[in-house]
Amino acid sequence: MKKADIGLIGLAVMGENLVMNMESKGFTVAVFNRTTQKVDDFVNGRAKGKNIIGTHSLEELVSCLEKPRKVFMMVKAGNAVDNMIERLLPILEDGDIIIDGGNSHFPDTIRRTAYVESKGKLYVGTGVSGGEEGALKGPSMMPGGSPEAWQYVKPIFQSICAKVEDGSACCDWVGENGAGHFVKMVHNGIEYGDMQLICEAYQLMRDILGMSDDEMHEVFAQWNKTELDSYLIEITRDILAYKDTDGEPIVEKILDTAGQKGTGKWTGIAALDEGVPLTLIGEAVFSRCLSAMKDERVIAAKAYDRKIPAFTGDKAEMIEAIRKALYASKIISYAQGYTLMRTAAKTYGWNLNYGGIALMWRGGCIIRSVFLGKIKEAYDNNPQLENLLLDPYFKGVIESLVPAWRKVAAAAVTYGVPAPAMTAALSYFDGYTTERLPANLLQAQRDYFGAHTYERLDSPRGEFFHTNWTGRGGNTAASTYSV
Ligand code: NBP
Repeated sequence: MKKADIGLIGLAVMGENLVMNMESKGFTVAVFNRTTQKVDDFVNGRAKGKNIIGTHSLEELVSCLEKPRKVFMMVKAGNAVDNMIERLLPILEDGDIIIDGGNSHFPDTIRRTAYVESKGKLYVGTGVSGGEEGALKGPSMMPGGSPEAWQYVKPIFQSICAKVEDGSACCDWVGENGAGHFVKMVHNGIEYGDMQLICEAYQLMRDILGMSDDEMHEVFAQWNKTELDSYLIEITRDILAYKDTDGEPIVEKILDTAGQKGTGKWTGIAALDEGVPLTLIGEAVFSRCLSAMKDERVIAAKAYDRKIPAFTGDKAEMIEAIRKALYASKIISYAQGYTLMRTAAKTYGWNLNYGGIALMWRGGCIIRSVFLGKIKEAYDNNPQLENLLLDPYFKGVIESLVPAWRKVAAAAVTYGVPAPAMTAALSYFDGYTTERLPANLLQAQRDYFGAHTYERLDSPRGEFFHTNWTGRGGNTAASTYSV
Protein backbone atom coordinates (compact mmCIF):
# COMPACT_ATOMS: atom_id res chain seq x y z
CA MET A 1 0.00 0.00 0.00
CA LYS A 2 1.20 3.53 -0.75
CA LYS A 3 2.52 5.19 2.37
CA ALA A 4 0.92 8.41 3.52
CA ASP A 5 2.60 11.77 2.99
CA ILE A 6 1.52 12.97 6.41
CA GLY A 7 -0.36 11.78 9.48
CA LEU A 8 -2.88 13.89 11.36
CA ILE A 9 -4.02 13.43 14.95
CA GLY A 10 -7.21 15.10 16.15
CA LEU A 11 -10.31 14.78 14.02
CA ALA A 12 -12.27 17.71 15.43
CA VAL A 13 -13.45 20.59 13.24
CA MET A 14 -9.98 21.89 12.30
CA GLY A 15 -8.29 18.51 11.89
CA GLU A 16 -10.99 16.98 9.68
CA ASN A 17 -11.05 19.95 7.37
CA LEU A 18 -7.26 20.14 7.10
CA VAL A 19 -7.22 16.46 6.13
CA MET A 20 -9.84 17.04 3.41
CA ASN A 21 -7.82 20.02 2.18
CA MET A 22 -4.54 18.05 2.05
CA GLU A 23 -6.20 15.14 0.29
CA SER A 24 -7.75 17.45 -2.28
CA LYS A 25 -4.26 18.73 -3.12
CA GLY A 26 -3.05 15.21 -3.92
CA PHE A 27 -1.56 14.15 -0.59
CA THR A 28 -2.33 10.84 1.06
CA VAL A 29 -3.17 11.39 4.72
CA ALA A 30 -3.25 8.88 7.58
CA VAL A 31 -5.50 9.90 10.46
CA PHE A 32 -5.88 9.08 14.14
CA ASN A 33 -8.12 10.38 16.92
CA ARG A 34 -8.12 9.59 20.66
CA THR A 35 -11.75 8.55 20.44
CA THR A 36 -11.30 6.07 17.61
CA GLN A 37 -14.99 5.97 16.76
CA LYS A 38 -14.41 9.37 15.14
CA VAL A 39 -11.81 7.78 12.85
CA ASP A 40 -14.35 5.21 11.69
CA ASP A 41 -17.09 7.80 11.29
CA PHE A 42 -14.75 9.97 9.25
CA VAL A 43 -13.34 7.29 6.93
CA ASN A 44 -16.79 5.87 6.32
CA GLY A 45 -18.33 9.29 5.87
CA ARG A 46 -16.69 12.40 4.46
CA ALA A 47 -13.40 10.63 3.73
CA LYS A 48 -14.95 7.66 1.90
CA GLY A 49 -13.24 6.92 -1.41
CA LYS A 50 -10.46 9.42 -0.71
CA ASN A 51 -6.76 8.88 -0.15
CA ILE A 52 -7.27 8.93 3.59
CA ILE A 53 -6.11 6.05 5.78
CA GLY A 54 -7.88 5.54 9.12
CA THR A 55 -5.77 4.16 11.99
CA HIS A 56 -6.67 3.04 15.50
CA SER A 57 -3.38 3.51 17.33
CA LEU A 58 -0.42 5.85 17.17
CA GLU A 59 1.80 2.89 16.26
CA GLU A 60 -0.43 2.10 13.28
CA LEU A 61 -0.46 5.75 12.26
CA VAL A 62 3.33 6.02 12.39
CA SER A 63 3.78 2.75 10.45
CA CYS A 64 1.75 4.19 7.55
CA LEU A 65 3.99 7.21 7.01
CA GLU A 66 6.62 8.01 4.40
CA LYS A 67 10.01 8.96 5.91
CA PRO A 68 10.89 11.39 7.33
CA ARG A 69 7.54 10.94 9.03
CA LYS A 70 5.42 14.02 9.49
CA VAL A 71 2.84 13.86 12.28
CA PHE A 72 0.48 16.83 12.46
CA MET A 73 -1.25 17.23 15.83
CA MET A 74 -4.50 19.22 15.73
CA VAL A 75 -5.63 18.60 19.29
CA LYS A 76 -6.70 20.87 22.12
CA ALA A 77 -3.83 23.15 23.18
CA GLY A 78 -2.19 22.42 26.55
CA ASN A 79 -1.47 19.09 28.23
CA ALA A 80 -2.89 17.06 25.35
CA VAL A 81 0.02 18.25 23.18
CA ASP A 82 2.65 17.27 25.77
CA ASN A 83 1.02 13.87 26.28
CA MET A 84 0.95 13.26 22.57
CA ILE A 85 4.62 14.22 22.18
CA GLU A 86 5.57 11.79 24.98
CA ARG A 87 3.70 8.99 23.24
CA LEU A 88 5.09 9.77 19.80
CA LEU A 89 8.79 10.17 20.65
CA PRO A 90 9.49 6.48 21.40
CA ILE A 91 7.81 5.30 18.20
CA LEU A 92 9.37 7.84 15.82
CA GLU A 93 12.87 7.71 14.31
CA ASP A 94 15.54 10.38 14.33
CA GLY A 95 14.76 13.11 11.80
CA ASP A 96 11.00 12.53 11.93
CA ILE A 97 8.88 15.63 12.41
CA ILE A 98 6.20 16.39 14.99
CA ILE A 99 3.95 19.31 14.05
CA ASP A 100 1.60 21.16 16.40
CA GLY A 101 -1.05 23.12 14.50
CA GLY A 102 -3.12 24.08 17.55
CA ASN A 103 -3.23 27.42 19.35
CA SER A 104 -0.32 26.65 21.66
CA HIS A 105 1.22 29.38 23.78
CA PHE A 106 4.62 30.26 22.30
CA PRO A 107 6.70 29.62 25.47
CA ASP A 108 5.35 26.04 25.35
CA THR A 109 6.49 25.75 21.74
CA ILE A 110 9.96 27.08 22.65
CA ARG A 111 10.18 24.41 25.37
CA ARG A 112 8.79 21.62 23.19
CA THR A 113 11.08 22.40 20.25
CA ALA A 114 14.15 22.11 22.49
CA TYR A 115 12.82 18.93 24.07
CA VAL A 116 11.91 17.18 20.82
CA GLU A 117 15.21 18.21 19.23
CA SER A 118 17.06 16.82 22.27
CA LYS A 119 15.48 13.47 21.38
CA GLY A 120 16.79 13.66 17.80
CA LYS A 121 13.47 14.58 16.17
CA LEU A 122 12.33 17.82 14.57
CA TYR A 123 9.50 20.04 15.76
CA VAL A 124 7.22 22.51 14.02
CA GLY A 125 4.77 24.75 15.89
CA THR A 126 2.49 26.34 13.34
CA GLY A 127 -0.25 28.87 13.70
CA VAL A 128 -3.28 27.97 11.59
CA SER A 129 -5.93 30.62 11.09
CA GLY A 130 -9.16 30.80 9.18
CA GLY A 131 -11.46 28.61 11.24
CA GLU A 132 -13.37 25.71 9.72
CA GLU A 133 -13.68 27.18 6.23
CA GLY A 134 -10.04 28.25 6.14
CA ALA A 135 -8.89 24.79 7.18
CA LEU A 136 -10.84 23.28 4.29
CA LYS A 137 -10.24 25.83 1.56
CA GLY A 138 -6.92 27.39 2.52
CA PRO A 139 -5.84 28.68 5.91
CA SER A 140 -3.17 31.21 6.70
CA MET A 141 -0.29 29.24 8.20
CA MET A 142 2.57 30.55 10.36
CA PRO A 143 5.15 27.80 10.92
CA GLY A 144 8.20 27.97 13.18
CA GLY A 145 10.35 25.47 15.04
CA SER A 146 13.29 23.36 13.81
CA PRO A 147 14.54 25.04 10.62
CA GLU A 148 15.60 21.69 9.06
CA ALA A 149 11.96 20.59 9.11
CA TRP A 150 10.79 23.35 6.78
CA GLN A 151 12.04 21.72 3.55
CA TYR A 152 9.89 18.65 4.32
CA VAL A 153 6.67 20.36 5.35
CA LYS A 154 6.89 23.28 2.93
CA PRO A 155 5.42 21.48 -0.13
CA ILE A 156 2.38 20.38 1.89
CA PHE A 157 1.84 23.64 3.79
CA GLN A 158 2.28 25.89 0.78
CA SER A 159 -0.09 23.83 -1.32
CA ILE A 160 -2.93 23.72 1.24
CA CYS A 161 -2.69 27.32 2.48
CA ALA A 162 -4.56 30.36 1.16
CA LYS A 163 -3.16 32.24 -1.83
CA VAL A 164 -3.40 35.94 -2.66
CA GLU A 165 -4.40 37.26 -6.10
CA ASP A 166 -0.92 36.84 -7.60
CA GLY A 167 -0.76 33.24 -6.36
CA SER A 168 1.63 33.91 -3.45
CA ALA A 169 1.17 31.47 -0.58
CA CYS A 170 -0.10 32.76 2.77
CA CYS A 171 2.45 30.57 4.52
CA ASP A 172 6.18 30.92 4.89
CA TRP A 173 8.80 29.99 7.45
CA VAL A 174 8.52 32.40 10.36
CA GLY A 175 11.52 31.49 12.49
CA GLU A 176 13.00 29.23 15.13
CA ASN A 177 11.24 27.50 18.02
CA GLY A 178 8.14 29.48 19.12
CA ALA A 179 8.26 32.18 16.40
CA GLY A 180 5.32 30.74 14.44
CA HIS A 181 3.07 30.49 17.46
CA PHE A 182 4.17 33.95 18.62
CA VAL A 183 3.15 35.47 15.29
CA LYS A 184 -0.15 33.56 15.43
CA MET A 185 -0.72 34.93 18.93
CA VAL A 186 -0.14 38.51 17.73
CA HIS A 187 -2.49 37.77 14.81
CA ASN A 188 -5.17 36.79 17.32
CA GLY A 189 -4.48 39.91 19.40
CA ILE A 190 -4.87 42.05 16.29
CA GLU A 191 -8.09 40.18 15.57
CA TYR A 192 -9.36 41.24 19.03
CA GLY A 193 -8.44 44.84 18.16
CA ASP A 194 -10.06 44.82 14.72
CA MET A 195 -13.27 43.33 16.14
CA GLN A 196 -13.39 45.85 18.99
CA LEU A 197 -12.94 48.78 16.60
CA ILE A 198 -15.79 47.56 14.42
CA CYS A 199 -17.96 47.12 17.51
CA GLU A 200 -17.18 50.68 18.64
CA ALA A 201 -18.09 52.05 15.20
CA TYR A 202 -21.38 50.14 15.44
CA GLN A 203 -22.13 51.49 18.91
CA LEU A 204 -21.31 55.08 17.92
CA MET A 205 -23.67 54.83 14.95
CA ARG A 206 -26.38 53.09 16.96
CA ASP A 207 -26.24 55.18 20.14
CA ILE A 208 -25.20 58.65 18.93
CA LEU A 209 -26.71 58.65 15.45
CA GLY A 210 -29.67 56.40 16.31
CA MET A 211 -29.14 54.24 13.22
CA SER A 212 -31.00 51.00 12.56
CA ASP A 213 -29.25 47.71 11.77
CA ASP A 214 -30.42 47.94 8.17
CA GLU A 215 -28.88 51.40 7.83
CA MET A 216 -25.64 50.18 9.39
CA HIS A 217 -25.65 47.16 7.09
CA GLU A 218 -25.60 49.62 4.16
CA VAL A 219 -22.80 51.61 5.74
CA PHE A 220 -20.62 48.52 6.29
CA ALA A 221 -21.37 47.41 2.73
CA GLN A 222 -20.03 50.79 1.52
CA TRP A 223 -17.04 50.65 3.85
CA ASN A 224 -16.10 47.26 2.45
CA LYS A 225 -15.50 48.99 -0.88
CA THR A 226 -12.92 51.34 0.69
CA GLU A 227 -9.52 50.83 2.34
CA LEU A 228 -11.39 48.93 5.06
CA ASP A 229 -12.15 46.06 2.64
CA SER A 230 -11.71 43.01 4.89
CA TYR A 231 -13.25 39.77 6.05
CA LEU A 232 -14.36 41.22 9.41
CA ILE A 233 -16.14 44.22 7.82
CA GLU A 234 -17.76 41.83 5.35
CA ILE A 235 -19.16 39.52 8.04
CA THR A 236 -20.31 42.52 10.10
CA ARG A 237 -22.24 43.76 7.05
CA ASP A 238 -23.91 40.35 6.74
CA ILE A 239 -24.57 39.94 10.46
CA LEU A 240 -26.39 43.30 10.60
CA ALA A 241 -28.72 42.19 7.81
CA TYR A 242 -29.48 38.80 9.34
CA LYS A 243 -33.04 38.56 10.66
CA ASP A 244 -34.43 36.34 13.40
CA THR A 245 -37.58 34.28 12.76
CA ASP A 246 -39.70 37.31 13.72
CA GLY A 247 -38.02 39.45 11.08
CA GLU A 248 -36.03 41.49 13.63
CA PRO A 249 -32.20 41.72 13.44
CA ILE A 250 -30.86 38.76 15.41
CA VAL A 251 -27.77 40.67 16.55
CA GLU A 252 -29.92 42.89 18.78
CA LYS A 253 -31.12 39.81 20.66
CA ILE A 254 -27.65 38.50 21.48
CA LEU A 255 -26.50 38.96 25.09
CA ASP A 256 -23.77 41.61 25.23
CA THR A 257 -21.15 39.64 27.16
CA ALA A 258 -18.08 38.63 25.16
CA GLY A 259 -16.19 35.39 25.57
CA GLN A 260 -12.46 34.88 25.07
CA LYS A 261 -10.11 31.94 24.90
CA GLY A 262 -6.94 33.66 26.05
CA THR A 263 -4.88 34.56 22.99
CA GLY A 264 -5.68 38.30 23.34
CA LYS A 265 -4.68 38.14 26.99
CA TRP A 266 -1.42 36.35 26.07
CA THR A 267 -0.65 39.11 23.56
CA GLY A 268 -1.22 41.75 26.23
CA ILE A 269 0.98 39.90 28.70
CA ALA A 270 3.73 39.53 26.08
CA ALA A 271 3.53 43.30 25.46
CA LEU A 272 3.85 44.04 29.19
CA ASP A 273 6.80 41.62 29.38
CA GLU A 274 8.48 43.33 26.43
CA GLY A 275 7.62 46.87 27.58
CA VAL A 276 5.72 47.62 24.37
CA PRO A 277 2.70 49.97 24.50
CA LEU A 278 0.09 47.69 22.97
CA THR A 279 -2.75 49.87 24.17
CA LEU A 280 -5.34 49.08 21.55
CA ILE A 281 -5.26 45.32 21.95
CA GLY A 282 -5.12 45.82 25.71
CA GLU A 283 -8.32 47.89 25.55
CA ALA A 284 -9.91 45.25 23.34
CA VAL A 285 -9.21 42.54 25.92
CA PHE A 286 -10.40 44.71 28.82
CA SER A 287 -13.53 45.66 26.86
CA ARG A 288 -14.43 41.99 26.69
CA CYS A 289 -13.85 41.76 30.46
CA LEU A 290 -16.08 44.81 31.07
CA SER A 291 -18.76 43.38 28.80
CA ALA A 292 -18.72 40.18 30.86
CA MET A 293 -19.72 42.19 33.98
CA LYS A 294 -23.28 42.41 32.67
CA ASP A 295 -25.13 42.17 35.99
CA GLU A 296 -23.03 44.90 37.56
CA ARG A 297 -23.39 47.11 34.48
CA VAL A 298 -27.16 46.81 34.63
CA ILE A 299 -27.10 48.03 38.25
CA ALA A 300 -24.65 50.85 37.46
CA ALA A 301 -26.68 51.91 34.42
CA LYS A 302 -29.77 52.24 36.63
CA ALA A 303 -27.82 54.05 39.36
CA TYR A 304 -26.43 56.71 37.02
CA ASP A 305 -29.29 56.77 34.54
CA ARG A 306 -27.19 58.62 31.95
CA LYS A 307 -28.97 59.87 28.86
CA ILE A 308 -27.19 60.26 25.54
CA PRO A 309 -28.05 63.74 24.22
CA ALA A 310 -29.72 64.06 20.82
CA PHE A 311 -27.23 64.31 17.96
CA THR A 312 -27.10 67.77 16.46
CA GLY A 313 -24.47 67.54 13.72
CA ASP A 314 -24.45 66.30 10.13
CA LYS A 315 -25.17 62.56 10.17
CA ALA A 316 -23.48 61.68 6.87
CA GLU A 317 -20.38 63.61 7.89
CA MET A 318 -20.22 61.79 11.21
CA ILE A 319 -20.58 58.39 9.54
CA GLU A 320 -17.63 59.21 7.29
CA ALA A 321 -15.66 60.48 10.30
CA ILE A 322 -16.35 57.19 12.11
CA ARG A 323 -15.03 55.29 9.08
CA LYS A 324 -11.87 57.38 9.14
CA ALA A 325 -11.46 56.97 12.90
CA LEU A 326 -11.79 53.22 12.48
CA TYR A 327 -9.17 53.19 9.73
CA ALA A 328 -6.73 55.38 11.67
CA SER A 329 -7.15 53.28 14.82
CA LYS A 330 -6.59 50.12 12.83
CA ILE A 331 -3.28 51.49 11.55
CA ILE A 332 -2.27 52.17 15.17
CA SER A 333 -3.23 48.64 16.18
CA TYR A 334 -1.02 47.12 13.48
CA ALA A 335 1.78 49.59 14.27
CA GLN A 336 1.64 48.45 17.89
CA GLY A 337 1.42 44.74 16.98
CA TYR A 338 4.40 45.01 14.66
CA THR A 339 6.38 46.84 17.34
CA LEU A 340 5.67 43.94 19.67
CA MET A 341 6.93 41.45 17.08
CA ARG A 342 10.09 43.50 16.45
CA THR A 343 10.83 43.73 20.15
CA ALA A 344 10.15 40.06 20.85
CA ALA A 345 12.29 39.07 17.86
CA LYS A 346 15.25 40.75 19.58
CA THR A 347 14.47 39.06 22.89
CA TYR A 348 14.12 35.57 21.41
CA GLY A 349 16.68 35.85 18.59
CA TRP A 350 14.16 35.47 15.75
CA ASN A 351 14.87 36.92 12.33
CA LEU A 352 11.30 37.79 11.40
CA ASN A 353 10.32 38.77 7.88
CA TYR A 354 7.72 41.48 8.52
CA GLY A 355 6.60 41.85 4.92
CA GLY A 356 6.26 38.05 4.76
CA ILE A 357 4.09 38.07 7.89
CA ALA A 358 1.77 40.66 6.33
CA LEU A 359 1.52 38.39 3.29
CA MET A 360 0.71 35.36 5.49
CA TRP A 361 -2.14 37.38 7.03
CA ARG A 362 -3.25 38.79 3.67
CA GLY A 363 -5.44 35.78 2.86
CA GLY A 364 -7.09 32.84 4.58
CA CYS A 365 -7.18 34.22 8.10
CA ILE A 366 -9.73 36.19 10.11
CA ILE A 367 -7.85 39.51 9.83
CA ARG A 368 -7.36 39.19 6.07
CA SER A 369 -7.71 42.54 4.38
CA VAL A 370 -6.58 44.64 1.46
CA PHE A 371 -4.83 46.90 3.99
CA LEU A 372 -2.26 44.18 4.78
CA GLY A 373 -0.96 44.53 1.21
CA LYS A 374 0.07 48.10 2.13
CA ILE A 375 1.82 46.88 5.27
CA LYS A 376 3.72 44.33 3.19
CA GLU A 377 4.82 47.15 0.85
CA ALA A 378 5.96 49.27 3.79
CA TYR A 379 8.17 46.48 5.18
CA ASP A 380 9.37 45.40 1.74
CA ASN A 381 10.47 49.02 1.16
CA ASN A 382 12.20 49.15 4.54
CA PRO A 383 12.60 45.84 6.40
CA GLN A 384 14.10 47.77 9.36
CA LEU A 385 11.09 50.10 9.69
CA GLU A 386 10.87 51.06 13.39
CA ASN A 387 7.16 51.81 13.38
CA LEU A 388 4.50 51.71 10.70
CA LEU A 389 3.72 55.36 11.51
CA LEU A 390 7.15 56.31 10.15
CA ASP A 391 6.46 54.77 6.74
CA PRO A 392 5.84 57.60 4.24
CA TYR A 393 2.63 56.07 2.87
CA PHE A 394 1.06 55.51 6.30
CA LYS A 395 2.24 58.94 7.51
CA GLY A 396 0.30 60.52 4.65
CA VAL A 397 -2.77 58.40 5.37
CA ILE A 398 -2.76 59.10 9.10
CA GLU A 399 -2.36 62.84 8.54
CA SER A 400 -5.39 62.82 6.27
CA LEU A 401 -7.43 60.96 8.92
CA VAL A 402 -6.49 62.87 12.08
CA PRO A 403 -9.16 65.62 11.96
CA ALA A 404 -12.01 63.11 11.59
CA TRP A 405 -10.46 60.84 14.21
CA ARG A 406 -10.35 63.70 16.75
CA LYS A 407 -13.94 64.61 15.89
CA VAL A 408 -15.11 61.05 16.62
CA ALA A 409 -13.08 60.75 19.83
CA ALA A 410 -14.52 64.09 20.98
CA ALA A 411 -18.06 62.96 20.11
CA ALA A 412 -17.61 59.68 22.00
CA VAL A 413 -16.50 61.58 25.10
CA THR A 414 -19.10 64.34 24.77
CA TYR A 415 -22.05 62.03 24.17
CA GLY A 416 -20.82 59.48 26.73
CA VAL A 417 -20.55 56.50 24.41
CA PRO A 418 -17.53 54.28 25.15
CA ALA A 419 -14.91 54.02 22.41
CA PRO A 420 -11.92 52.78 24.41
CA ALA A 421 -9.91 51.38 21.51
CA MET A 422 -10.39 54.38 19.20
CA THR A 423 -9.54 56.87 21.92
CA ALA A 424 -6.58 54.81 23.21
CA ALA A 425 -5.28 54.65 19.65
CA LEU A 426 -5.50 58.44 19.34
CA SER A 427 -3.73 58.92 22.68
CA TYR A 428 -0.98 56.57 21.52
CA PHE A 429 -0.61 58.58 18.32
CA ASP A 430 -0.46 61.83 20.27
CA GLY A 431 2.04 60.34 22.72
CA TYR A 432 4.22 58.75 20.05
CA THR A 433 4.41 62.03 18.12
CA THR A 434 5.08 64.24 21.17
CA GLU A 435 8.72 65.13 21.65
CA ARG A 436 8.37 66.08 25.31
CA LEU A 437 6.13 63.93 27.49
CA PRO A 438 5.56 64.65 31.19
CA ALA A 439 7.87 61.83 32.25
CA ASN A 440 10.30 64.47 33.51
CA LEU A 441 7.83 65.16 36.30
CA LEU A 442 7.29 61.45 36.80
CA GLN A 443 11.04 60.90 37.18
CA ALA A 444 11.15 63.75 39.67
CA GLN A 445 8.36 62.10 41.68
CA ARG A 446 10.19 58.76 41.64
CA ASP A 447 13.37 60.44 42.75
CA TYR A 448 11.53 62.45 45.43
CA PHE A 449 10.01 59.46 47.22
CA GLY A 450 12.40 56.65 46.34
CA ALA A 451 15.72 58.19 45.28
CA HIS A 452 15.28 56.40 41.94
CA THR A 453 17.43 59.04 40.16
CA TYR A 454 16.87 60.73 36.79
CA GLU A 455 18.79 61.67 33.66
CA ARG A 456 19.07 65.32 32.59
CA LEU A 457 18.41 66.97 29.26
CA ASP A 458 21.72 68.84 29.59
CA SER A 459 23.82 65.74 30.38
CA PRO A 460 24.69 62.62 28.36
CA ARG A 461 22.33 59.64 28.46
CA GLY A 462 23.31 57.08 31.06
CA GLU A 463 24.43 59.67 33.63
CA PHE A 464 22.10 59.56 36.63
CA PHE A 465 21.37 62.30 39.17
CA HIS A 466 19.65 62.43 42.52
CA THR A 467 18.29 65.51 44.26
CA ASN A 468 17.76 65.81 47.99
CA TRP A 469 14.27 67.29 47.41
CA THR A 470 13.28 67.93 51.03
CA GLY A 471 16.66 68.63 52.53
CA ARG A 472 15.89 65.81 54.94
CA GLY A 473 16.87 62.89 52.68
CA GLY A 474 20.42 61.76 52.20
CA ASN A 475 22.45 61.71 49.01
CA THR A 476 22.27 57.92 48.59
CA ALA A 477 20.41 56.89 45.42
CA ALA A 478 18.64 53.63 44.61
CA SER A 479 20.08 51.54 41.77
CA THR A 480 18.90 52.58 38.31
CA TYR A 481 17.68 49.35 36.72
CA SER A 482 14.54 49.44 34.58
CA VAL A 483 12.27 46.42 33.99
P1 NBP B 1 -10.60 21.18 19.95
O1 NBP B 1 -9.69 22.28 20.41
O2 NBP B 1 -11.98 21.15 20.46
O3 NBP B 1 -9.88 19.80 20.28
C1 NBP B 1 -10.54 18.58 20.03
C2 NBP B 1 -9.56 17.51 19.61
O4 NBP B 1 -8.55 17.33 20.60
C3 NBP B 1 -10.28 16.17 19.46
O5 NBP B 1 -9.71 15.46 18.39
C4 NBP B 1 -9.97 15.51 20.80
O6 NBP B 1 -10.06 14.11 20.77
C5 NBP B 1 -8.56 15.95 20.98
N1 NBP B 1 -8.05 15.79 22.35
C6 NBP B 1 -8.44 16.38 23.50
BR1 NBP B 1 -9.82 17.54 23.67
N2 NBP B 1 -7.72 16.00 24.56
C7 NBP B 1 -6.85 15.10 24.07
C8 NBP B 1 -5.84 14.33 24.66
N3 NBP B 1 -5.57 14.42 25.96
N4 NBP B 1 -5.13 13.51 23.87
C9 NBP B 1 -5.40 13.42 22.55
N5 NBP B 1 -6.33 14.12 21.92
C10 NBP B 1 -7.07 14.96 22.67
O7 NBP B 1 -10.64 21.11 18.34
P2 NBP B 1 -10.53 22.22 17.22
O8 NBP B 1 -11.51 23.33 17.44
O9 NBP B 1 -10.53 21.48 15.93
O10 NBP B 1 -9.08 22.84 17.44
C11 NBP B 1 -7.88 22.09 17.38
C12 NBP B 1 -6.72 23.04 17.69
O11 NBP B 1 -6.69 24.07 16.69
C13 NBP B 1 -6.84 23.77 19.02
O12 NBP B 1 -5.55 24.00 19.55
C14 NBP B 1 -7.46 25.08 18.66
O13 NBP B 1 -7.16 26.10 19.58
C15 NBP B 1 -6.81 25.34 17.31
N6 NBP B 1 -7.58 26.21 16.39
C16 NBP B 1 -8.94 26.15 16.35
C17 NBP B 1 -9.62 26.97 15.46
C18 NBP B 1 -11.13 26.92 15.36
O14 NBP B 1 -11.68 27.79 14.66
N7 NBP B 1 -11.80 25.98 15.98
C19 NBP B 1 -8.91 27.83 14.61
C20 NBP B 1 -7.51 27.83 14.66
C21 NBP B 1 -6.86 27.02 15.57
P3 NBP B 1 -11.45 13.38 21.20
O15 NBP B 1 -12.27 13.35 19.97
O16 NBP B 1 -10.99 12.05 21.63
O17 NBP B 1 -12.05 14.18 22.31
